[in-house]
Amino acid sequence: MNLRGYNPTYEGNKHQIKQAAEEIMKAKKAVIYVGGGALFSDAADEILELAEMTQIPVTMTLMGLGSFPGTHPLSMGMLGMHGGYWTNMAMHHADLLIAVGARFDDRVTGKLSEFCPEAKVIHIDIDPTSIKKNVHTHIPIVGDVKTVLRQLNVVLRSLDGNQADVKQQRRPWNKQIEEWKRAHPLRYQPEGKLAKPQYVIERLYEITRHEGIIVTDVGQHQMWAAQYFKGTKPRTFLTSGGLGTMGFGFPAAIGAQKAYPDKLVICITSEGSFQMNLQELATAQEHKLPVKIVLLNNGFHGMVRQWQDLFYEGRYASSHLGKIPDFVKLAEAYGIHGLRAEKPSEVETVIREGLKYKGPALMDFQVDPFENCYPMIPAGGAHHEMVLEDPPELKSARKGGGAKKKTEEGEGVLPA
Ligand SMILES: Cc1cc2nc3c(=O)[nH]c(=O)nc-3n(C[C@H](O)[C@H](O)[C@H](O)COP(=O)(O)OP(=O)(O)OC[C@H]3O[C@@H](n4cnc5c(N)ncnc54)[C@H](O)[C@@H]3O)c2cc1C
Ligand SMILES: Cc1ncc(C[n+]2csc(CCOP(=O)(O)OP(=O)(O)O)c2C)c(N)n1
Ligand SMILES: [Mg+2]
Repeated sequence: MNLRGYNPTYEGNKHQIKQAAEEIMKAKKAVIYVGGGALFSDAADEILELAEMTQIPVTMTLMGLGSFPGTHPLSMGMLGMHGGYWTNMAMHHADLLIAVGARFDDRVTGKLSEFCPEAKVIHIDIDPTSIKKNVHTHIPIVGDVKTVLRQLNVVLRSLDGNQADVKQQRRPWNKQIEEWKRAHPLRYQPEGKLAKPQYVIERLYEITRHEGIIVTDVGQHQMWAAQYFKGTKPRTFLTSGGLGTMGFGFPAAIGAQKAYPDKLVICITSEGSFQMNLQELATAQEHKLPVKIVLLNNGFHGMVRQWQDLFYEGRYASSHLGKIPDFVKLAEAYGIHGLRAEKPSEVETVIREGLKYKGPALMDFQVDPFENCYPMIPAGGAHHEMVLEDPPELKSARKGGGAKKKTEEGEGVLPA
């Protein structure tokens, strides 16, 4: 790229890189925290080399997913507000944080005063204004991720004599993370009459064998996709992070399909986001783009409903969508194949049929409307203050099949 007035620094300062290497060799409880900058920089190979050489576990932001294989034993998946319990615990107890093209967003840091309280911070970022913006940095390195990591890996390799010792000293840390993971893995209660949204994504993940370009909209389904679909390749998870624009998913999926006509492109969405741009069904049909739409239909702006349930005494302001369209009929009206799963036993058949279909297909999954996304760090909370399941009062309100709720129309019982 050549823009007049834009002259970023690509190479990192050698002295700071040497300092970083020394801290990495010393640390016993280090974490590599990778963000979207690593994808822009095409630095997946360098991150893999760094992690494997040093045996340091890797976590990714929502925007960084795919920069390190989600199936790798050193992958801790996503961190932050809806990150794994083990990942956020690792952040809280780390003695060294290596931030790689990540900007310490508030959904990642939670309460700043308690963010990584024991850690020294190395921050690699091409934008100097990003460094020390939110979090104190001990070793700032301005530069391009790929270039800087190449430099860093060379220095680390030159310290090869000590590698065996370093790996040995990291074993207890990796074991501790495994224990946290065993104690609180990602989990959800088994199906009731309706499928759980997490179950649909898990089945999709298994059936596609982790392949495909996943595009999401914004909301609970986005977070479940980030948690359960462990992508293995860079640039195969497209999502709207910072601004979180509902309606992003389907047009972005159309763009990805146009760019990669032979790849499987799946848009994971929900009825709120999908209705913001569903007229693009005409574009998919017109251009014969075989995009697959996995619509987790919970009848709610689920993420908003979750906050209203957890923090606003169940006041459902504008989150219950009421009468929503019949998405199968709607798809058919545009000449697109529509399928529906009304119960858990139909989920797998619908996924297989939808994926096998040659053209665009919309799969409407009727899912539990009251499922909440956990773990969750409540806004302003610290990493170790995660909520792992519905609080008891919410569970008891749900017993009996419906939740007594204050809606805009007054108190009422919404169907479960
Ligand atoms: C409903 C919802 C829930 C969310 N929950 C979470 C959550 O639980 N966890 C989470 O992680 N996010 C979550 N997010 C996303 C969050 O809001 C941020 O978008 C995200 O955390 C930012 O990721 P990032 O730090 O990788 O930043 P990006 O926005 O990807 O920024 C990239 C950084 O890399 C730098 N950079 C760019 N190119 C280069 C290069 N070549 N070399 C070096 N540096 C470079 C940039 O200067 C910038 O600092 C959520 C969003 C929504 C909508
Ligand atoms: C354009 C836009 N408007 C409002 C919001 C605020 N918002 C974030 S998530 C969400 C609900 C999303 O609902 P849905 O698409 O049905 O997803 P679900 O949470 O049910 O999976 C809303 C309204 C937003 N992110 N973007
Ligand atoms: Mg919804």
